[in-house]
Amino acid sequence: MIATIKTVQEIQRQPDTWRDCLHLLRNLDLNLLVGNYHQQNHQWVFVGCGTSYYLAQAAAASFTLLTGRQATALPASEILLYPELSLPLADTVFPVLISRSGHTSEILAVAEFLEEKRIEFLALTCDGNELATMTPRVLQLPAKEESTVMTSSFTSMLLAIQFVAAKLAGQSEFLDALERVPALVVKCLTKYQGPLERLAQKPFEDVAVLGQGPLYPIASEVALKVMESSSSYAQYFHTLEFRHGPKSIIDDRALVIGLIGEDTEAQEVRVLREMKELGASTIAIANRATDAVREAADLVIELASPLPTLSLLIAYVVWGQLFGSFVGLAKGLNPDEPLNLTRVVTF
Ligand code: F1P
Repeated sequence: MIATIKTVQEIQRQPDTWRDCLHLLRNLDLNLLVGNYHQQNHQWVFVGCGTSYYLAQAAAASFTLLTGRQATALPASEILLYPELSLPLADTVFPVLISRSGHTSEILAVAEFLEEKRIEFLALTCDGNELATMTPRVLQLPAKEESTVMTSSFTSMLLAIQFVAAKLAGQSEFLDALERVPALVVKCLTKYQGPLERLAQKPFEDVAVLGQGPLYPIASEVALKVMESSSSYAQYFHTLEFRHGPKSIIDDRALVIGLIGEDTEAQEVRVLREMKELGASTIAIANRATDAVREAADLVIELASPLPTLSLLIAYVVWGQLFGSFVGLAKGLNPDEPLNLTRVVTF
């Protein structure tokens, strides 16, 4: 059954999809794409809906950390409903509109709004569609996806933003790191798919996904994948926030997935260990599985790479994508046909 699910196939094929994207990115004309907007006084604002909004958050965190310039993220609806609150209409703002389909009504409405205000923007997309016709600055990626839920499109578009930000900032070591992520994930897929699938057979009543910094939007996306692909309720929190109330949901029917950052491991792993002691099942996704990480988790997914955590965001999310589909299948659902969802949301 699993082998025939398109969503799972697209998740597994991601390393190849990333290689295709990297080929395109290496040959990009950045001048055409962002012109003068990479200069100091422009504030980049990443905008999307659903998965593309979490991607916007991960993109803003990546852009800020790589370039040293503060970028922000907004859901498209905030610009439409509260423009005066969300988007400074100065000519120093540079929006990046993110949409796999390029056809989502809210994103197209934001594009029209920006056109009216004569604010230039960059479109980041996979399918192109109307969005790609509304600006000359288009980054369209070879990440074709048939599934309803976004998987390889999310990781490919995040990879693209990280690549562009690193290129603008002259971070050549980071660019090299990105080139090494596909091979790393191929290796981990062989090792961890089986254990992850086995854990997904256990029925959990509550799922909480934890992460901090650039891993917080990845935790959000993992929770969304679990919800979309398995019609189960999943929540996401900043890791240390989980102790301030949400831990009340913990008992032996709960699962806590911790996305552990390398420099923040000591503080984050304590939270995971506490939840395990309170009865939860725990998964840790970490670059290095130290003894403390192993003690805190029932299943450890160790990326085991010398690369910086920020370059591994797309490698962290793969396990949540797979887990969502595995839970859906264990519940007798078909992740290719998620309940109540359509591939694109139009008004
Ligand atoms: C955004 C989105 C998806 C979601 C659903 C509906 O689409 O909200 O994140 O999974 O399928 O659309 P897009 O604007 O990136 O095409």
